[in-house]
Amino acid sequence: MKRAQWHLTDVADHAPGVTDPDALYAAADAAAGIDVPALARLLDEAARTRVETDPLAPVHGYDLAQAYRIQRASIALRHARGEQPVGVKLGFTSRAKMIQMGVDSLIWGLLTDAMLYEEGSVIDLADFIHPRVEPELCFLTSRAIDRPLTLLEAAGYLEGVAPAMEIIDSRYRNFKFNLEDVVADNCSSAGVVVGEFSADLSRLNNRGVTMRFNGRPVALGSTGAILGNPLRSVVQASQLASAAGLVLPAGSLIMAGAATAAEALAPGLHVSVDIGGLGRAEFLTGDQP
Ligand code: OOG
Ligand code: MG
Repeated sequence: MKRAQWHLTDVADHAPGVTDPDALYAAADAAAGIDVPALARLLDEAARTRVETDPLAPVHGYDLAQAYRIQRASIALRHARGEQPVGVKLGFTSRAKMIQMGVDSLIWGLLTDAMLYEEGSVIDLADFIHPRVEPELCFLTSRAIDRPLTLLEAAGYLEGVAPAMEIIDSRYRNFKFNLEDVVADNCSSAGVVVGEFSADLSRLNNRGVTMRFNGRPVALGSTGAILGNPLRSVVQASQLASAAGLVLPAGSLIMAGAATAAEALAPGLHVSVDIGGLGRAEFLTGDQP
């Protein structure tokens, strides 16, 4: 797979002399009693040690903007350990996912290279707490996205689209969370499996999606379930990145969000997703839980 030259570009980088916005937020969050770095460390630790934690928002009472700052701070810890940014993921872009998780707002998270699992490989479930898998599409960008795009413009910024699956693994007990908690937890991101990219971006609003466990269909749907047209995920990513002062460089991955509800993973499975006209992505789960 083509590797992204990804970097987070802060607004401050574009406007030298402007006070660092992170420093301003840090003071306000501290004044509000929200310790963003400590909450980020806690979630990062839960992910690294694969030990679930109780939901944090009900206790700490952080809002959505603070939740995104916790997410950014936890991703910064990954970057400090050498993980490379590779793109973004959208969440709750389909009704099926919103209903399954009881959350009804679109969210986004940041992906690093440590979350990329080789397509066709054996994935060790010991890497996760209580992993689930969901069928998605993955876009690869061909040009830097540095402003909000319209739906008509989106395809012009893409190199291709691939059948993909996301492994989600909430760090919260029993996979239960509210909107703020799932955002702080980088939207449950844990793994990404991407098939072969195709330049055919046509009819993305109406392609059949079948996810199978050992050949048995476990989730059936249509790419149209993703915002009516998964290209809208690219539009959303462009708007969210711009609002956050981030540039998505050429070669970034954009995970569009699941077309169906997620399914719990178990040992000894052959997991595949077929997307009409785009082909298949697959992986195996190891024998040990
Ligand atoms: C949150 C992540 C949602 C999607 O594709 O809708 C998501 C979760 O369900 O744990 O990744
Ligand atoms: Mg997903």
